[in-house]
Amino acid sequence: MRKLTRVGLGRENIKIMIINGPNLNRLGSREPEIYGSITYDTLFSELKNRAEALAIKLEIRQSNHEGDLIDWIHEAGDTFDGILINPAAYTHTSIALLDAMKCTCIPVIEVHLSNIHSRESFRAHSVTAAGAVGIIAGFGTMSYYLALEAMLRILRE
Ligand code: CA2
Repeated sequence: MRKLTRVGLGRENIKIMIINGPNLNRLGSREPEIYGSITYDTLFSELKNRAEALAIKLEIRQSNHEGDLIDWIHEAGDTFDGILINPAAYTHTSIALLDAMKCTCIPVIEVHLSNIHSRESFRAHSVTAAGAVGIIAGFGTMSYYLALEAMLRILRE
């Protein structure tokens, strides 16, 4: 685990990996009443701009395959300071993802665009949440900005 912030180095050294799960690459193409109408590319290019203004390096990835998400959590543990993850539908099913999140030595924040507690009952339970330091859900695209801010505060402590 990189301990830059814990030994007092500046925020400009912070590297955060953002991992997005299945179908999130299709953002903006349907259900705008739930997920908004912004596209995946626009959301994450704007978030990247915000991070750059704060001198934080973001690595943004998306996959529709569970194993990719797990491999990236492992990889992030070696070279990144924190992970923001939206596991999408795997939130509700994946013990493998939960195990990977629990195993990594860097903080993980789970992010959701929608309020998973106000939707279908099968979305109300997050299998993966127990592997996160916390969850931010229901604020649309703002969820990612709030999660980024929360991660910076965690890393600064
Ligand atoms: O609210 C979230 O961020 C979710 O993780 C999104 C997942 C859903 O399965 C979770 O229950 C909650 C769905 C991702 C699919 O995203 C799309 C959104 C709009 C258009 C196409 C895909």
